[in-house]
Amino acid sequence: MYILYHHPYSQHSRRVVSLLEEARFDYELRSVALDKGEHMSPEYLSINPNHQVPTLVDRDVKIHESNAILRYLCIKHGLWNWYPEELKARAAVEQWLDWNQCCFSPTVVDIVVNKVFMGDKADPAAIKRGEGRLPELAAILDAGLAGREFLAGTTPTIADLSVASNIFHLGLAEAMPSEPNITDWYGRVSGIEGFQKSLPPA
Ligand SMILES: N[C@@H](CCC(=O)N[C@@H](CS)C(=O)NCC(=O)O)C(=O)O
Repeated sequence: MYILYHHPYSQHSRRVVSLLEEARFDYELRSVALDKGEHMSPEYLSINPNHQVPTLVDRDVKIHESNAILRYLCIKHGLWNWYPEELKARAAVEQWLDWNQCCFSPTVVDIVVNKVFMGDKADPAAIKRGEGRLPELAAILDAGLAGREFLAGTTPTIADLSVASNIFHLGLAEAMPSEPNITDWYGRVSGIEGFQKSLPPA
């Protein structure tokens, strides 16, 4: 059985939960209380020295970085519907996974962490930076979705689970992009049972 260290309001954790659910794997969720500093404890730092969730433990294998966990599960179990082998589709999946981490995520964090979770410690400059950058990123995602149902073609992949976890997160700050292709696509991803099951309590 897999063990996933997570937090219900962690978008990085939720994308992994989505895949574990969709693949119907046995897993145990261990919640790390980020709000109480549990991620900084020596116990958790020995599991993930970056003091972040998620971390997946698979017997003697311990992996952090959410997208790396998604790839690991797909390769280990041959989940080629979620991680296509065909080169063009695979390239699209890799592109959007990396775009999500490198380009999109910092903006989502700037906006959501500061507007929703930081209370009086919120950084207004970060919110301004995030809100300033979001329209450009939303336009890129919207254009990437033009004429396609999912990011890499006609069926959902781990790229969709990963990017959509950030779109949901923006919704917590009432900042979900309203571009038409994003709205339609997000509606389709929201229909995926595993994605639904990954969402935090309302
Ligand atoms: N690149 C990492 C980012 C993980 C991440 O930022 N996790 C946040 C929660 S969403 C966290 O644990 N933050 C606590 C900290 O950075 O100390 C991944 O994709 O797994």
